[in-house]
Amino acid sequence: MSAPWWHRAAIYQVYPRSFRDSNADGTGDLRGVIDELDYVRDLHVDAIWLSPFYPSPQRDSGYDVADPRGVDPLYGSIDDARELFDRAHEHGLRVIVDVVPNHSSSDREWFQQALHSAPGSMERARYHFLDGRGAHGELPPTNWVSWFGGGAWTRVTEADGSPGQWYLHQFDASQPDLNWANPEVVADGLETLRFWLDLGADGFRVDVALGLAKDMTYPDIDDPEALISAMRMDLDDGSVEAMIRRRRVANSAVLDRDEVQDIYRGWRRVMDSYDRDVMAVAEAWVPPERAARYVAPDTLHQIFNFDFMAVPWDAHRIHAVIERTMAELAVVNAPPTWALSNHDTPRVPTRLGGEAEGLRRARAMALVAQCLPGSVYVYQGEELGLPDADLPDEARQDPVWFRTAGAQKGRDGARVPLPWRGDEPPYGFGDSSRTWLPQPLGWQSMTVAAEEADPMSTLHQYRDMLRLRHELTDLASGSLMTTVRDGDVLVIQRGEHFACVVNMGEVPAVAPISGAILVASDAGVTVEGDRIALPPSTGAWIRC
Ligand code: TEU
Repeated sequence: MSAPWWHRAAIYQVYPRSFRDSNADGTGDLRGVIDELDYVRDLHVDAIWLSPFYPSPQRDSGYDVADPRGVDPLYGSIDDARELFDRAHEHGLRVIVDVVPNHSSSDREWFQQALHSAPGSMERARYHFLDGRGAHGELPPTNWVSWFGGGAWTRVTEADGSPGQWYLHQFDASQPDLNWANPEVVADGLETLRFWLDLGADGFRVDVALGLAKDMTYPDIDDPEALISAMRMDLDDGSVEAMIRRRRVANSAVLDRDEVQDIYRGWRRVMDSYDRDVMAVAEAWVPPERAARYVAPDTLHQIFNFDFMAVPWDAHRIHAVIERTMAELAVVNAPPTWALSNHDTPRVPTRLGGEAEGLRRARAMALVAQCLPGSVYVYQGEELGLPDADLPDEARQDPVWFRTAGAQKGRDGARVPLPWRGDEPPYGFGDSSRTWLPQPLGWQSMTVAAEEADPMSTLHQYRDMLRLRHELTDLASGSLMTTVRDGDVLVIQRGEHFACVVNMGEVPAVAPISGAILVASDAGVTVEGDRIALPPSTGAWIRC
């Protein structure tokens, strides 16, 4: 029996708001995705992951879900979703959808019912409602803080107008946490999985997969800010302090609790009851020794590898993360995952230094991510080498920006609508010049059309790599050996006849590998006899 598709897939993340706008309202939609399925297929990916398109007040760009089993009219209809699944399948693409189980929108009917019901009612028991501390309940029930800044509790006004109980929200106040110790919530979650699978989805990306279970004694925690900042990639400098901070996450009061796996065991039974290969990937940045729990044979299938996503441009550090990832998942025989960015992170060229140098590094780094065993995720626009957009503050929409009063800019810079063609905004994104986030001037050389016309473009490099992932048997099943040469040259060997070599140093390097270049990140990479010459911040795949 061959391995299921997700063991070795390239999965393209579509962020529907910013992919393609078919109805000129300035926001992308499902019809826009359907219209561009040829583009996705021609990238040679195996599947798409769709970020949320459910009914939502869009306070967190749809990660605030008012109805987990519907489609927001902003994005289309249930019929569009069904058509998208069907048409994607015709294109040879699987589709996984995002589920957001940790919280709902405060607009969800359940939460509105809770607000209008009494303390202690079954309506309130679907969330975490608690009395406050202090003589008059004026203090929050615990010292927990929101990932988006500020406290994690908001006080409500009771039906009689008096100040009332508090509810928990690990994110924005418009995203109340659901109570997964309540069987009704568990049953509703299973119904959501079945709903999308019955409509044709092939799996799920599980939002905040580490957060669903809480310590129901609601204890205060030591240094709540440190716990939350363990989840901030920009603060992970690889230092001992950062590692100690990460360890706090393990089985803590609100994150990565052992009980969360009981929920996923129930999900796994539902997924296994379908007669096709259904999968789920956990969004959970946990300390390495905890990762295997999420991908055991009776829990989920994959876990995102945030250590790899956060790793700086440093051959030794990258080498170490690859080795650790392989070791930690070997325990449960789960395939690893690799991603360089998503809708929550800075775009790769920006994270790796910005400007032309950042792009050179990003292209070389892509060679690394794409040649490793397991599955690789590509966030829309990464294949174009897009940087973060500089946005005027008045255009920002991320709740992180508002909740930190501007101290953190938030994630909008990585979420700007894609440039498809043309010389100026909206660059073929749609027919409205008023896109939900403004696109910058100067992206005309990074549109899909411009990069299609340029054989040296990032788009062509991605297409070549993703095609070769299918064609080369060494990439499919060859053994893995990673080494660092001369301080800065990362060499990844797969099987007998494949090597990826990247010069992460600041001076030209020569690698003693003899062979032919399959794909290079830069035209300056050349074969010189039985050696490969690599300018700084470049790399290549070699058939040896
Ligand atoms: O993200 C959870 C998460 O890891 C991020 O909030 C992260 O802490 C933040 O981006 C700072 O790096 C998921 C979704 O991916 C994100 O878009 C949502 O805002 C969040 O959950 C709430 O649903």
